[in-house]
Amino acid sequence: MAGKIQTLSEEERAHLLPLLRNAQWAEVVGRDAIYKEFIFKDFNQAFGFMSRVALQAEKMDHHPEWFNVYNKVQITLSTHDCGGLSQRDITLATFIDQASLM
Ligand code: H2B
Repeated sequence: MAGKIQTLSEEERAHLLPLLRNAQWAEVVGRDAIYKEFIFKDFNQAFGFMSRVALQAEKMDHHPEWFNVYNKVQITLSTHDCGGLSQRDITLATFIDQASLM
């Protein structure tokens, strides 16, 4: 079906999951999702990061599950439309890592 989002294939996972693990993303136990915690200097830095991610998420129509307390941001990525990890999560994770360094 055209445009239907697919979960990552075994081949894609074999390639991508080691790269994600190297970048400190963890596979969530019991769910096809990835998770990472970000620590910033203070709330201002954390919220600036969240603002950059929020703008990109809207552009992509792909949104993180996240939790923020002061300088800490915990993020889970998964694709609801296919019930698991898709290429969209990989694309957003890559953006998020870049945005955390700005
Ligand atoms: N975000 C995430 N993480 N997964 C989705 O499947 C998803 C989304 N789908 N944001 C979008 C919005 C969908 O609900 C709308 C209707 O396109």
